[in-house]
Amino acid sequence: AVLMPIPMSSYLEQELEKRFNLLKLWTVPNKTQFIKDHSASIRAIVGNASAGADAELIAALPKLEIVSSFSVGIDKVDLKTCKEKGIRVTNTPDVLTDDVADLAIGLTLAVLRRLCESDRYVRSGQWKEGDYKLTTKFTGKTVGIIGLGRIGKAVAKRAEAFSCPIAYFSRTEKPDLKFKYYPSVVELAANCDVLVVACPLTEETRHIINREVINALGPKGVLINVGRGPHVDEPELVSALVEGRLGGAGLDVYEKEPEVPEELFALENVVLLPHVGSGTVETRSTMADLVIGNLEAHFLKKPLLTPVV
Ligand code: 8YV
Repeated sequence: AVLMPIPMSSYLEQELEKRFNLLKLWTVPNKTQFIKDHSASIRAIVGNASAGADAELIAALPKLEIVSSFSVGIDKVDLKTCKEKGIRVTNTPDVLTDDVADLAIGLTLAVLRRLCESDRYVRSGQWKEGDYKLTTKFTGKTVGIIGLGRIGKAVAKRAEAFSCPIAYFSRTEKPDLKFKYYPSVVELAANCDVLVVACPLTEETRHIINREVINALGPKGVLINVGRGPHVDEPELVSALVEGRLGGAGLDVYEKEPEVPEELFALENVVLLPHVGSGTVETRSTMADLVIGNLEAHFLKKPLLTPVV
C-alpha cells in the first residue's frame, strides 16, 4: 500500500489509485490507529512540502521502502533515518524550476511596481479621485540570490533579461559563473536591491534571513522568499517591515503555514501568496507523473528517476 498523509493533487490521487492501494490518511478519524492497522502493508509514502516522513512515522512503518515526495524540497523527510534504514527518497526537481523562478520575478515586480495595491486601487473606484502614486523601477536593480542551484540559476537568467546585475551567496563559490559571489549573506544583502531566497531548507539555512541581514538589505531593499518559511526569522521580518527598516517583501512561504502574521495584512509594500511557486496545472501534473514514475521504477526494481537517497 501507498500512504498519503494529506491531500495534494486530485490528479495524483487518481493516478495512484489506478496503480496502488492508496491509503488517504486525512480521511480517517484515528490516524495513529489507522497507521498501526496498516503498518504491515505500507511500503511507500507520498509526501510533500507540508507533510513528509519524520522519524516517528518511519518508526511506525517497518515495511517502508520509499518516500516519493511531491516537491523538490525534502526538508519534511528525515533523510538521516531513511539513509540508516535503507529507505529510498525521491523528489521532483527540474520540472518546477521555471514556475518557481517565474514566481520570484512576478513577486519582485508585484512589490516594486505595487501591482496588487494598484489593482485594489482600481477596483475600489479610487482612480476617479486622482492619479496613482509612483512606484520603483525593477530593470537594472541588483538582484542577490541565496542558493544558486537549479531555481537560483533560473531566477538569475530571468533577472539578467531585466538588465539586473546578479550577485549570490552559496556554500561554495561557483567559478564557472560570471556573477559576483559574496561569502556571507550579510555582505550580499548590503550589496543588492532585491534579495531572493532560493536554497533548500537545512539546519545551516534555517533563519539565514535574520535581523542583521534584514538591516543590511535596508529600507530600500526587498526580500523575496520562494524557498521555505523557516529560512526567515519571521518576527524579525515583521518588525522590520512595520518599522520601515525594510523596503518591502514578496512572500510565497511562511514559518507556520497556513498561518501568516496578521501585522503584514495592513502593509502595502508586502505581497503575500499562499505557497504557489509550483502551482500551475502543467507543472503539478508533471510533478505527479514523476512521483508515480519513481514509485513504479522502485517496485519494478529499476533505477529511480530522481533519487535523493
Ligand atoms: C509544493 C514545494 O508546494 O516543491 C516544493 O518544494 O514547496 C512545492 O512544489 C508542494 O509540495 C505541493 O504540494
